[in-house]
Amino acid sequence: MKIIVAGGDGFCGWPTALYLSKQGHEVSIVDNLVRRKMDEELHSNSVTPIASLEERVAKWKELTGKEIKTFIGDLNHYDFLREVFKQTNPDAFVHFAEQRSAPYSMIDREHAVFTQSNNVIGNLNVLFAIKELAPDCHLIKLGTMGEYGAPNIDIEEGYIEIEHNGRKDKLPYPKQPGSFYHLSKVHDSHNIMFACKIWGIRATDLNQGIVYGLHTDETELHPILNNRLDYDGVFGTALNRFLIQSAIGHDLTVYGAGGQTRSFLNIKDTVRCIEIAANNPAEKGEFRVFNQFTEYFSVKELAERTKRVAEEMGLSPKIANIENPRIEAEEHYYHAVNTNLRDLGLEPNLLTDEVLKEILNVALDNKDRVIKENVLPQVTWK
Ligand code: NAD
Ligand code: USQ
Repeated sequence: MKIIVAGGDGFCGWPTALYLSKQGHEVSIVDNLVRRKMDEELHSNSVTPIASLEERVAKWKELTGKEIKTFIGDLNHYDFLREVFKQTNPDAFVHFAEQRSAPYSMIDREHAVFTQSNNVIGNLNVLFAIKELAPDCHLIKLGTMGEYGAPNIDIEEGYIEIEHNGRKDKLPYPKQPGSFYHLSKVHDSHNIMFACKIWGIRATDLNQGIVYGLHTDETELHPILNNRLDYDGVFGTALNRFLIQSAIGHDLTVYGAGGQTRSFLNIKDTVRCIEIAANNPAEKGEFRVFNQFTEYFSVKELAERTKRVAEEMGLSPKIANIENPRIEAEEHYYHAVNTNLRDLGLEPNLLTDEVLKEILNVALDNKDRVIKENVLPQVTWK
């Protein structure tokens, strides 16, 4: 299959591109490298040293003989995107290429506007390019579990059957996103659903939970293939942050009461979920939604597990319930369905102590790279 991985220089996209290439697909990466520029803007970095995209794909070719083409450019530039479609004629377009940090989108007006225009217009351009140049191409779009928020009822996969005043319908599940970033994903979902309806595009919206870990079998082949690992208060995500905080002797930063429950999955399952979606395309005109996670935990539970495992490794982290910089429920009901990917063959890599130790060891090996001033959150929702 000819597959474009947009955002293929990023945390989820890079291991996905390698994995799909290993499976024999013809992979092309599209990325404007904006995430690397954001590190410069925030005076931050990845805990693991990361090679340039050029070096990465050259090393992959040297080790495996497989070529990954790269197109450096912005999805917001439609002429560039058309050219990519013309040159690659994709069967599937895996779309990771968005600004993905909730705190980044809440810094100020400029960052909110950038996030929504980058994400919504980029995605709209992808829809138009599929319509114009590759109408059979399957759009595999990364959404987020955060589109649903934390309702006091079970979260279904994209749709819910509702009975109202004696009539029934299957409707899009209500959305209650918690940041301008999460809102951009909701806007994307609506645009994709509409494009499927009017143009007969086939699309899968993968509402992904929080991804932890960094290594896959492919990224571990050589240090040049290293994946990035974020820890700062803007791009670092809950579990990865706690593990890195343990490594540097920082208190584990549980925001508020810590009863915030979220869905999680290992990066090894992210790459597999994309393959499953690609191998089982949506029908023409179908807007399909899969909830892409394997387990859910409260933030407090994750901090406690991290603390216990870190102690077994001779470290002594403490849990600090710091003032929550976000506006969100700190204790709530949470139950979400995730059967679609399981039914198509996903065998989850669950969060074991071994997995926690592996990530902690990577953090310990690289702890001197952490810029400590970046660890505490500085962006607030107010
Ligand atoms: P990332 O920031 O590491 O990677 C995104 C990549 O997209 C970067 O390399 C960036 O340079 C590129 N990009 C951004 N805007 C672009 C544009 N306009 N044109 C071309 N390239 C562009 O993010 P990630 O963690 O790999 O996340 C990938 C996707 O998965 C995002 O859409 C995100 O919303 C979603 N997601 C991530 C997580 C997670 O925990 N990391 C969880 C759920 C969903
Ligand atoms: N949190 C802490 N301490 C921290 C960091 C976070 O308590 O040090 C809490 C937050 O307040 C929040 C929860 O942990 O309640 C998750 O925060 P996060 O930063 O780990 O994740 P989030 O902002 O939701 O965003 C991440 C990715 C995003 C993706 C989303 C999936 O950055 O791209 O869409 O996870 S989901 O959460 O399912 O929406």
